[in-house]
Amino acid sequence: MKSVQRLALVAGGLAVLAIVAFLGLRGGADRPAGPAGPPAATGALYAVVLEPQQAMPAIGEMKDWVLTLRRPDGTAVDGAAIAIDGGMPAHRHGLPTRPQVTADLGGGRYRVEGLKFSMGGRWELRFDISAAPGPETVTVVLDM
Ligand SMILES: [Cu+2]
Repeated sequence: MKSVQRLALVAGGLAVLAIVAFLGLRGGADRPAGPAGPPAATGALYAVVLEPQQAMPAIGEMKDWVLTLRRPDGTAVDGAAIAIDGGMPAHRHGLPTRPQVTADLGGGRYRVEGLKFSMGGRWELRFDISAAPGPETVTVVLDM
């Protein structure tokens, strides 16, 4: 094999590797809270969707959120007691504030106040839900 041909082969191989690496990186960057929709999670008893009341808050901004609580079949769940906890597992710290459900808005919707994300990265919010279907903790993942 001529050295020019060998060089072309090596260059081709590197290009393929670069493309594979690029696609691999892209594939790894899954965003649960992106254009695909608001942060959401479904457990055995409940499906939870968390939406900012207005625009998505910036880092460090305290905004009200609306949590929608449904059975997995889509039936709205009213009258639930919901406690909120969470943090950043990768940083091993909890939430910077103590968010609470402050109002049952009806139709399975609840107002959440006091939620703040103090830095960018992946956050987990655990909702301890107690209602007629039973107790369950549903974890929502958010990328800020
Ligand atoms: Cu952190």
